[in-house]
Amino acid sequence: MADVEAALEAAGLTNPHVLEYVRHYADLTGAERIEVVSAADDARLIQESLDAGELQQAGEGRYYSRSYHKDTARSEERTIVATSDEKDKGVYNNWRPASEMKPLLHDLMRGQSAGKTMYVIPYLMSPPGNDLAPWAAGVQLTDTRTVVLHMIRMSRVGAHFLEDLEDPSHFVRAVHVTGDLENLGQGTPDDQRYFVTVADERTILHFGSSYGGNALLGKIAHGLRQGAYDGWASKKFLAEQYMLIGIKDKQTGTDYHICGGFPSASGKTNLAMMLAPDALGERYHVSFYGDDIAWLWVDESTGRLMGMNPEYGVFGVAKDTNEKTNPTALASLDEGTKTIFTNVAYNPGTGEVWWEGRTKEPPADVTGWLDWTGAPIADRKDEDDTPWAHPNSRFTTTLDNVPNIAADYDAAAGVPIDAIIFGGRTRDREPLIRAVHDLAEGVYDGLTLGAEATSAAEGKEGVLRYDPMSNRPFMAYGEGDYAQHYLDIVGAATDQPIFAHVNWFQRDPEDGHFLWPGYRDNLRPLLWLLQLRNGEVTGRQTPVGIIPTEEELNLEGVEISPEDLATILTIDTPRWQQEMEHRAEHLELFERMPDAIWEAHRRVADALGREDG
Ligand code: OXD
Ligand code: MN
Repeated sequence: MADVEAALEAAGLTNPHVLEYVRHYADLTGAERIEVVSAADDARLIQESLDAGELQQAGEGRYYSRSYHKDTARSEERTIVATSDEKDKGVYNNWRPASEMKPLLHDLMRGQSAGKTMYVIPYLMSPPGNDLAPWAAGVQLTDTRTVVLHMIRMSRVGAHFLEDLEDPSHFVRAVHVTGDLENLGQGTPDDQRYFVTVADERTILHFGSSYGGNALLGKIAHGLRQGAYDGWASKKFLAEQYMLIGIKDKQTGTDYHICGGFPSASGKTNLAMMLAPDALGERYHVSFYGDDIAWLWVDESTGRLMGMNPEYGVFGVAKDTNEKTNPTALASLDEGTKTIFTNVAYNPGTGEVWWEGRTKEPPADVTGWLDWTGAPIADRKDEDDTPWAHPNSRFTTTLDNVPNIAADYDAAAGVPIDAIIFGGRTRDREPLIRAVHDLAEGVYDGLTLGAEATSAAEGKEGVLRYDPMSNRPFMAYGEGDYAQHYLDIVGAATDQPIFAHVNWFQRDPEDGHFLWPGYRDNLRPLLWLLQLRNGEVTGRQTPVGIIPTEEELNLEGVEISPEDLATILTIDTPRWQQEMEHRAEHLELFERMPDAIWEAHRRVADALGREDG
């Protein structure tokens, strides 16, 4: 049996509640050894993983790993929020009683770490000293070394984060047991995997994966699901799947901050890491805070809505990351950054990595190249065009590797939020940007956020897959209660942020070309939004919000035809009227949706009706 007490004491982890928790799960899982880790152990653990073949060298100071081939993504249908109160059941959170799920998970985990090391990872999901730090401390237990290496990149890791808690028992207990990946029946009726957040006990029990959000429990399980539940239960904050950026106007010296939610494959990471277009670079600087999670709260002394990124790194999708879409991401993956790539294509001879969209064509000389499963590309039949990299292959790098990281990204205070934006990938109807001053209409807009269904099986053409606030997979309690909580938190700010809906993805109905160039030029509509909030422009009122006039948008250096510009700054009333019916059906799914949200819906619907005359 592992000597838990000696291991914790040697690491300076004396919090008795941590000891009790680790001892319980060491006993349950039968772990042979206990090892407490801190960020300072990274180099040693990397070497151990290299020696054990869990990692391979991908050039100097970069690493490559491969996950089990049936363990490559989050599994929403196996993910559950459990509590002791059925009122926490929502449409999306797969609610189950804690009394059912805890024994089930404990049975699955029992004895599964026999012969293995249990790594104890004390972590913090916030900048140290932040107002929300009391909800950000956790201790992850895991039996997989590469999970530790990812946690060191994605969160702040060290025993001291658990030693100076105001309430020493107030930390998230996050247990990760990998299980026998080859015998878990992934995706079959006998699927053994369960990813459970017991939210009212602040306990996370994940069994059956060693990949991504299933296994790095600080990120999604704590940073989003547990955080959302805690924010609601404490009435103090929101935990959202939002990117967070800063925009500095160098001429006036003003700093602005924008956060926002985008369903997956809607360009959130590219937006978060965007640079100013060349023509505007003299005047504006864009800085990066985070690409995936923001916690929002109101600072009681100033009354301002504040935001921070609880993460310490980026777990980015590799596919289509290149010099045009995201040069900043590429720079953050350079040699020497200690980046870990997972499931991309790899050349062990040269240490190179590649993924679809990295360059237009894959490397011409396929000598030595292996696809993400480890199969040599050279052995492929000519007609074999399966991707070299897995579509959900990832890079994991720390925030401070991103060249335009904000100077104050690690500051305790967080940053004041000027604007909250939402955007999905939509080929028609949604203009480039439409701004909403009214809080209830802003929240309503977030709740009806969607992106095009990605395949015919998932939905009808032109019908969105709704993804409220881009939080659909991370909803921790009822959606109606969530809407009310959002109204309460943001409503308490003395200086209200402006809301906006953006869309970079409108296409020409004839030839399908994108109407807006996107990428760095996306700064332009955001600058307009800040000017609108400042009262420097007025825009044009439409039933669904305020949109810029052509003159107001700074288009210096942009190539766009007058017809395309006109289309993306126009509201297609009949298409919107159609959409309103789908929105009503969507909102009707949820219990206890606040009247304010329904009133916002009716206001927009009535205004669209009047357009018809
Ligand atoms: C996600 C992620 O799954 O950020 O959304 O990894
Ligand atoms: Mn995400």
